[in-house]
Amino acid sequence: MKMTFRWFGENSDSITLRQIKQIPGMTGIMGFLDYKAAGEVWSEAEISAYIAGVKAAGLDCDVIESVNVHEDIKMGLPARDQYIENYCITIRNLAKYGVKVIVYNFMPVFDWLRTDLARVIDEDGSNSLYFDEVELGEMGPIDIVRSTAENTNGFTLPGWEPERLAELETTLERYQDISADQLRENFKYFLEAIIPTCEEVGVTMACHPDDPAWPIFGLPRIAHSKEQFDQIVGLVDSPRNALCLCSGSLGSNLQNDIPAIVRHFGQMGRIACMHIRNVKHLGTRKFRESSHLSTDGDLDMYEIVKAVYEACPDIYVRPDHGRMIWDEVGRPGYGLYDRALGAAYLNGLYEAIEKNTKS
Ligand code: DNO
Repeated sequence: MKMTFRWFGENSDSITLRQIKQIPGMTGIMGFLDYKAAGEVWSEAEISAYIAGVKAAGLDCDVIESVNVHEDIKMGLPARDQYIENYCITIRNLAKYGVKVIVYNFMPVFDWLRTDLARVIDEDGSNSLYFDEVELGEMGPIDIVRSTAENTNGFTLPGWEPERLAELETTLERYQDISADQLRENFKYFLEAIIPTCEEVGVTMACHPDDPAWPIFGLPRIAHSKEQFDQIVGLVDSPRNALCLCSGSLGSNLQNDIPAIVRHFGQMGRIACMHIRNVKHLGTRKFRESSHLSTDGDLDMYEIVKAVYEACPDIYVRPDHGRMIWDEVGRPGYGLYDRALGAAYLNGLYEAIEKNTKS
């Protein structure tokens, strides 16, 4: 299990690489060029500058996250071929600088979605990302975009790039005619076009689950259960077509048996990386992101890490969204302290499981 940390780049993160390097057991980062619009080529110059900085700090950059898929690809519009070509150039450019895994998602319009980015946790005064389907119903898509944009403490948020959301109304209308099956067909078209390039240059695509794990605003969503992931890995049967399982996203629906899902796809060799975090359910489709500790949420982190140890011990993982604690101000979900605690805890679980198994 290679422990990594998401980092948004020098000009865009409240956290420095030096701080990340000082977290015990940290081997690298999951990188991101947060200023790139979906569909744009990530140039060699940009990639090499970013990765050189990471390497100079003594960290690896084997995983790049959120090379976003243009909506025209998801909707199957004629311009998709050009965007796919751009995507392939980005894959090649990333491979030249040693990148082995690209995390992406195929969620229409929205990436992850919350109704509150800083809900206070009464028990200890910290705050965290929060979701309530009832609040969402009252808000509507335009409101949620506005409120998310207004509450980011001045930082960009992955999946909430302004240019992508600018045409929100038109895009939402277009999706009305796209069924889940059609979306899956478009997904297949995309994978069939890019996986040969991945095979050639040795890059694995890792699909991130829908978050929360159900369709929102009537938009089709096809990546939030074991059955759907079976369909996705079957769209193109190549080890380069893999998953980035996210325990917090899948855990928003407690029907998802995460250790079993990890074992299933891990044994198939189809998990490239994971985001591991906990969630606390407060009602139906109402939850907050808790600390990583098992007893603070509803997921059994020991069982999840044990499944990683048993089924896919070589994958990259990262702690995911942390709470804001110790008065830290930063990008919602992406502060330093709680994620660092999460990384140390996950490494501790792994060490205990490993030693226990070997003794
Ligand atoms: C949320 C992240 C996601 C993830 C993307 C990958 O915080 O886990 O934004 O990086 O879905 O494209």
